[in-house]
Amino acid sequence: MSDIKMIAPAVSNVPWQERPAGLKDAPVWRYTENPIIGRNPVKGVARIFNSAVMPYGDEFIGVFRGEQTNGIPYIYLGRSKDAIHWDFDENKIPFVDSKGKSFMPLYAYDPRLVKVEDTYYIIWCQDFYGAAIGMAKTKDFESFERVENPFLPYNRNAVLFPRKINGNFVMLSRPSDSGHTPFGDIFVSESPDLTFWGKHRHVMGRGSNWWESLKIGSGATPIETSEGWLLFYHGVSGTCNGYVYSIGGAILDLENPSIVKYRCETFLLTPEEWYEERGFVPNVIFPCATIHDSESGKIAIYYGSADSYVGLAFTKFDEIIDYIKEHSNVSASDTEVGNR
Ligand code: BMA
Repeated sequence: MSDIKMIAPAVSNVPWQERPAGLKDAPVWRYTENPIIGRNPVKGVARIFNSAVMPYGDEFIGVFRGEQTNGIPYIYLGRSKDAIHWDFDENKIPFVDSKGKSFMPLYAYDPRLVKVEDTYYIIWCQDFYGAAIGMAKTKDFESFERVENPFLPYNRNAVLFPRKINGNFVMLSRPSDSGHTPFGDIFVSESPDLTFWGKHRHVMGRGSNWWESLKIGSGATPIETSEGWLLFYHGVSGTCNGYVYSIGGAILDLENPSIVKYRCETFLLTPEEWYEERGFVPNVIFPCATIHDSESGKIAIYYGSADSYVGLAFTKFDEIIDYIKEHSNVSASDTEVGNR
């Protein structure tokens, strides 16, 4: 048992199933009722996947990637009492500019959700003359104001940390190209005001392990711990039959998250079940959020599967920290600071 602490609120109603009897070596296990969101979940939406959820009051709220029946992805709001059964709004989230005028992206996908101080931020991928990061803020999930697009194209998989670090907002992202990107490392950037971003640093690269040798991208909002930021991310391997997306884990330095302290050299979860291997894009598991309870150490990981469904998996805080540390292999480019 490690004495590392999770620095996060207690969430006593975190969804949970115990580790199945007989499952010995696996660090993460699936919810037996997966997928929790199936096809045609709401009028006009064929599939929901790659979505982010969090506690809200005594219940839960989420931003969901809904693939409309015209094939274009957009973000929908959902609410749940148990974080497993979800009610979705039929309308897309209505984004406005700072004057209250409608300001909708052409398309929007892979949303993440985080609360920093008293404000909730939604971060997603959208068109900005190519794939780029879009962002909005809300205090009440009734009105949603767009903020400046943080980065130049091309970029994806942006994840904002849940608190400022050394006085600045901090965001991970994955600069790349605009297509089905065949490369990509995770970088970190800072901003004093969410408008101007700089101090860009390389965090970690693809390539060191075969299962993540093609590209990697941030997944869930990092969880603060006394040992560093616990990050669940996706890693992609290119096979002769297409990309395979798995879930990986790393721990980043608390005060300087460009430094990787531990990086698990094995995947934590890889496509194995029918809803991960079969769907619109087979062999994809794509984490976008966790719900975690600092008191019990329970962590529920939400992931899109096969670009068709939402799956839920579980791990225990102590166990996952130990597992990542025991299987850690950190490369020189994971630890260098501003060398290039
Ligand atoms: C990536 C993103 C994800 C998607 C994945 C697999 O490039 O677009 O939204 O889940 O491809 O198709």
